[in-house]
Amino acid sequence: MRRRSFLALAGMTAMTGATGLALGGCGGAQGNEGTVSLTTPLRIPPVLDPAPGKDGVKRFDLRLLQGRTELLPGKTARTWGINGPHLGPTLRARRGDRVAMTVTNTLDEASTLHWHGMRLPAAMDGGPHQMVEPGATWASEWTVDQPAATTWYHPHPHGQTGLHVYRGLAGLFLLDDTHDAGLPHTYGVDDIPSSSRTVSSGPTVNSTRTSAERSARSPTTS
Ligand SMILES: [Cu+2]
Repeated sequence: MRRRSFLALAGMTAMTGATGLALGGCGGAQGNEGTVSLTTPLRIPPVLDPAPGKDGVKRFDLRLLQGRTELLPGKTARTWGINGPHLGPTLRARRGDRVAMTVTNTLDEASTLHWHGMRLPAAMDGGPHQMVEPGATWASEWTVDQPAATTWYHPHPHGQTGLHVYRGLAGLFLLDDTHDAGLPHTYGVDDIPSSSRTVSSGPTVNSTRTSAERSARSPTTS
């Protein structure tokens, strides 16, 4: 299968999941091709929001894994994920938090994790100059010092970013601050994460998250 059609299929799968949640209570829907069954539940990534340790640091342990995922009903695919077989947990921190990440690579090839949209020292950013070899662990630590934002994290190996994200290495990193906009904010209930991964002729990767709360904020771009 050519790369492009493969990716289009992945996009369609995501749409199926989203529609399944929106209409799941109906058990079916009438479209212009007849009645379809919408049973695939929307997958909400779990939240990883560790309590600070005695030293006041919030520690996130992230492992790059290989696995298998049922992307289409009854069909499993080889996928990559962070702390699971596909995609990664939603990380959460507040402005002022000291955060420490450990990234352990259990894959067969080198990768990185890069904190997209995060204001932090270059040495902590997980770019192509900070590859994590198979079996190795990379540590990164910084103090969150920016307004509330929807950011994300993904590998950044030179020339391989799109492929690694496509295989499933991507997750959201939500930053909160003391400003309360008074909008819905119950994660997974009325604050729904939504991401899409698209690849065109080159590995151009975009990820956005939409929700009642987050839509009031500017998305970050690479
Ligand atoms: Cu990025």
